[in-house]
Amino acid sequence: MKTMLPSLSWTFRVPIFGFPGILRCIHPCPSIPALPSWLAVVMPDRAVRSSGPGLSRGTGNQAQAMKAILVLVTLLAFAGTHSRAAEKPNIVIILADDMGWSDLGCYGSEIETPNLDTLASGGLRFTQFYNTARCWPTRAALLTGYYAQQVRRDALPNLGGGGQGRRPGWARLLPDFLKSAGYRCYHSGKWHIDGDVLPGGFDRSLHTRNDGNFFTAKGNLLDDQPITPAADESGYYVTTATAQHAIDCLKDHAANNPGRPFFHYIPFISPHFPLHALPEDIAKYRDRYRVGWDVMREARFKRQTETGLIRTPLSPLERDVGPPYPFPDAFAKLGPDEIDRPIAWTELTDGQRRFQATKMAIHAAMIDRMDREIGRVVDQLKAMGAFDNTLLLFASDNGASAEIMVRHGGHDPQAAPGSAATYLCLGPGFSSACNSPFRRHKTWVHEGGIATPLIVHWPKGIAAKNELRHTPAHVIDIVPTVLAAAGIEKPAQWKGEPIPAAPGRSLALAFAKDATIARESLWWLHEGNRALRVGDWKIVAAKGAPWELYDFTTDRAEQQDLAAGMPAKVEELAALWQRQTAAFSELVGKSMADPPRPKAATNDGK
Ligand SMILES: [Ca+2]
Repeated sequence: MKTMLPSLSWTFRVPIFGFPGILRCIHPCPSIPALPSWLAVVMPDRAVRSSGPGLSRGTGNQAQAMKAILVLVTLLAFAGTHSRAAEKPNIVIILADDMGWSDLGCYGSEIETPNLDTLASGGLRFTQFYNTARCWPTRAALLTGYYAQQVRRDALPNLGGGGQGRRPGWARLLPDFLKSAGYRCYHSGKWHIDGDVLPGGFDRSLHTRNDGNFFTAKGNLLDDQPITPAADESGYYVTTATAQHAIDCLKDHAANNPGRPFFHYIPFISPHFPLHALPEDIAKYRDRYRVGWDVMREARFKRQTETGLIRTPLSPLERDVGPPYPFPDAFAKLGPDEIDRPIAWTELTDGQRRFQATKMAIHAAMIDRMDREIGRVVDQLKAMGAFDNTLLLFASDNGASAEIMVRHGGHDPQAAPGSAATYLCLGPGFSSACNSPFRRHKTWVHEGGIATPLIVHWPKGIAAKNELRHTPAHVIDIVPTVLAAAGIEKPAQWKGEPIPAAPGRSLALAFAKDATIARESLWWLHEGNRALRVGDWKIVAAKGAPWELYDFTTDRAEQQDLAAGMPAKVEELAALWQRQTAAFSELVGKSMADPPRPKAATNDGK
C-alpha cells in the first residue's frame, strides 16, 4: 500500500571532497512510486554546476565526486515539479531527419521556424545534446534508452549489427513501459527500427516509407498494413500527411480516451534527401542563399554567439571533406553544377552558385514546412486542453548530410528542382553551413555529425522559460527522462528475462536548473568513426585515423588537436572507450543466443 504523505524535502550545506556540498533528504511523493522510501544525496556544488557555454573542467577531486553521485542525482529531479503535475504528463517526441544543429531560428538559422522558436522561448534549449550520427541508431537509442550497439542496432567490431539488426527480447521500446501506466501510444512518420510498429507497443501508426518521393503515399503503412494511395495525389506531401495523422490520432484520443495520458512519437522525414518541397515554400527562399555557404556560416555563427548558444571559434570549412560515400554515377546525372567539395563560394561558376543556392532553398523550405506542421500539432494539443501538461521534446536524428546520390526514381534535370522527378541532396557545402559552427556531417562523430538541438517544453512541469541548458546529454537519456516525468519505474525483467542496466540518465535535474548531469562518459561508434566525451574532454577519430583530442572549454569546434602534446590524456580516454566497447560486445555476445525476431518492413538502409 502506498504511503499517502505529501512530498517533504530538507537541504543542508555540508563540505564534501573539500568543496561546498548539499545534503538533501526527500520523502517520497505518492505520485512517483518509483522513488525509494528515503533518499539522502550528497552533491558537491561545483561538480554538478554548469558554468556556461564552455563548461568548467572538474579537478581530480571533482571527478571523484562526480562518480560518487552518478547513480543518485537523477532520482531527485522531479521533486520540485511533480506536485504541479499530479496527472501523468502527455509525452510528445518530434524528430527531424538530417537537420543540422543550426537549422532552427532559435539555434541561429535564417530559416523561419516560428513554431519551434515559440516552444523554445516557452521552455528550454539544450546546447550540448547529442545523437548517434545516423538515422537508425539514433531511433533505437531514443526509444530503448541504450546505445544502439547494445541492442544490435549498430555495428560493433567483429559482431555485426546495424540497420538490419534485430533487438534482443529485453530491448523494449518506450511504449512498453508507458502502457503499464495507462498511456495510449501513437506513431506518425518514419520508423527505421526493427520489427513492425504496433508490436513495439503503439496503438496506432502511420509508417511513412515513401522516403524516395515526398509527393506520394505509395509504400506507406497504416497500422502496419499497406495503404492504397488516393487516385489523385496532387495534394499529397508527406510532411503534411505525417502531421495530419498525428492530429487525427489526437482528436480520436480526445474523443475516446479523454482520461488517459498519451505518448506520441512524430518522426518527420524532413529535411532528409531527396530534397522535395512544395513550390510555394521553395519560392520563399529562392534567392536567400545566393550569398553562399561561407557568408551563411558566418551569419549563423554570429547569431549563435550573440544569443549565448555557443562559445567557441567558428571552424574553418574543410575544403577537402566531401560526401562520406562515393556515388560517381550521380554526378553524371546531376550535371556540372553539382560539386562534391565545399570550395570557396567565390570560386564556383555562376551556374554552380545558382544550383547550390536552389538546393539550400529546398532544404530550408522542407524545414519551414515541418515547422508549420508542428504548429498545427501544437494547435491540436491546445484545442484538446493537453498542451500545458505535455512534455514535448524536439531533436534531429543526425547532423546535416554531405551525401550526394541519385536513387529511387532517378533525377530529371529538366524538372523543377525540388519536384518529384528530381533527386537532389544538400551536399558538403551547405551541409557545413547547416552544421555551423561545427566540423563534419552526418555519419561522422565530430560535432557536426552528432550535435542536435533539443527543445524541451512542458509548462506544467518546467518553471523555466526561454533558458539554455549546457549539460552534455544524449538521446539515450530520453527514456529515463520520460519515465521519470511519468513517475514510472522501469522493470528489472521483461517476461522473466533480466533487463540490463541502461547507460542513459534522466535530464530532470537539468529541467529545474542549468545543472550538469553526472555521468562517466558519452560514447560513439558509427562505421568506424568513434568518439568519447568525458566532461569537457573529447577524443574523436574518423575511420582509420588516429585519435584527436579537444578541450571543449574553449574549442567545441574541434580546431586545436591536443593529442600530440597530451598523449597520457589520449591514452586514458582511449582506454575508457575500449572498455565501453568491450562491455557492449560482451552484452551483445550474451544476447546473440536469443531467437531472432521476425523480419519486418523497414526503410532501406540509409
Ligand atoms: Ca537521418
